[in-house]
Amino acid sequence: MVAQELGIAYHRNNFAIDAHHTMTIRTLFHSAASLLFAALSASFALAQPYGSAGVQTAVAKSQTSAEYGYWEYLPKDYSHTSPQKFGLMVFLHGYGERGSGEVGNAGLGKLVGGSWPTTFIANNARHYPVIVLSPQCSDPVAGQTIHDVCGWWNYARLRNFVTYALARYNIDPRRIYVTGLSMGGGGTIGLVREIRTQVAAAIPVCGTESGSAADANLAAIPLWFAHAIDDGTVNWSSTRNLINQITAETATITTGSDYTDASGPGNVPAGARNQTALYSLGTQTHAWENLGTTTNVDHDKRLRFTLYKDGGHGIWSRVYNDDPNMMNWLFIQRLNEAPQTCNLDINAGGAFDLKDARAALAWMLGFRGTTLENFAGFSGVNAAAIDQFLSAQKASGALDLDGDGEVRATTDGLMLLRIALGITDGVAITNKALNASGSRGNWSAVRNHLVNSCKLTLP
Ligand SMILES: [Ca+2]
Ligand SMILES: [Ca+2]
Repeated sequence: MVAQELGIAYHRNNFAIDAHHTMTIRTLFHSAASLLFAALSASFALAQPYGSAGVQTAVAKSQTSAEYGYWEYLPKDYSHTSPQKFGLMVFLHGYGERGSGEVGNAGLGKLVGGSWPTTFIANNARHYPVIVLSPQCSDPVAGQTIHDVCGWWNYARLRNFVTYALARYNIDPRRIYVTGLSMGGGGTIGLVREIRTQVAAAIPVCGTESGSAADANLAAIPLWFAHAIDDGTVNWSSTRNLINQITAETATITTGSDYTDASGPGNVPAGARNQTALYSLGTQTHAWENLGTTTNVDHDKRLRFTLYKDGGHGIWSRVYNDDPNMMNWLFIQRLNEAPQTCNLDINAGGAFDLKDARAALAWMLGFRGTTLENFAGFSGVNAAAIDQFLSAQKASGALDLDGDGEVRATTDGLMLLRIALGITDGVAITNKALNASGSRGNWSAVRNHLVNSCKLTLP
């Protein structure tokens, strides 16, 4: 019954279909061509994106190993192989956009009927710098009561979808973002709970999920909620309840400073404004700012809530547009970087020297066993120990001196050898031994890495 109401309300509040209709049809034709190409080339490639950089592409459910059909948007500068990795935004639609997951008007076409997520590519000014994947929840199946099969987001399946995405795209795992509206606003929180330690930040919009005491463990995650106080489809009390559970504020006030009562639309005073609350979790307090004036300066305000005084249920296109700081706030969030562990003193002798460099170079060349031991010339350090040590260093990123995503004897290894041989001139150290397109593509950057992370003493 609730779901039925959601569907009706969605259609009543639907927006901008006409303006986007021709574009949608063109997009679908383009997508069909892309899919054909993808199908032809799929057997020759490992996991690859389906579309091209700067383009949104329909990926049919029958076409992919993912559990959902989805729209794939790749940022303009996307590269599948570059050391530079890209953030991922998962967008979860509402009740009205459920479908077959296949290409066509009964499937992925429904997802671009509104302006979302088409606006990512329709408006150049708003090209997002992240990969945007928009899965499509299935239609309900008569007699089924399992989430997703019956037409609702299934949070475990969404977790699988993120795992799939991490394997297929060049994603920075520290920058996974989730957003969605209505049923997808609830789905956003559901997915955040599922992958709590993986999510960098999320924006749940007029979501259907309410809170429980367990949600206190979401306090470490930057979350920006939005809901309208006059939402007649999904009452804003679900969002208020969630925030109260997360903050555990003693005074659980979640109406704006312009509001005098928390009970709903009948109590919004004349002249009330749309406002955003910024929470200080440490002190269990929050302060309200008028919408659009929120600054990015205070990163510590991880929890935010924009309360619209009106707009009903269909506020999403406003939410994503009204406050230009919202997306800026989102995209600067990232999980704490793992501490960079770099140690080039393989034999724990107290310094990096020629034996360490020889061992590293031989290891990068693929030598193992007694050959590796002989190359290194350590006393009392066997090949297995050298291999284990250098494998860990490689995994931490320490051995990729030029930051090109590869550990190579001819570049990274050669630079280490030259340094160990006592060469101090940066030009000589890096000569033909450095990938200039790496993230540390010059001597200054390599030197900073060796001095600051690896604690080498260099001139
Ligand atoms: Ca050493
Ligand atoms: Ca390298």
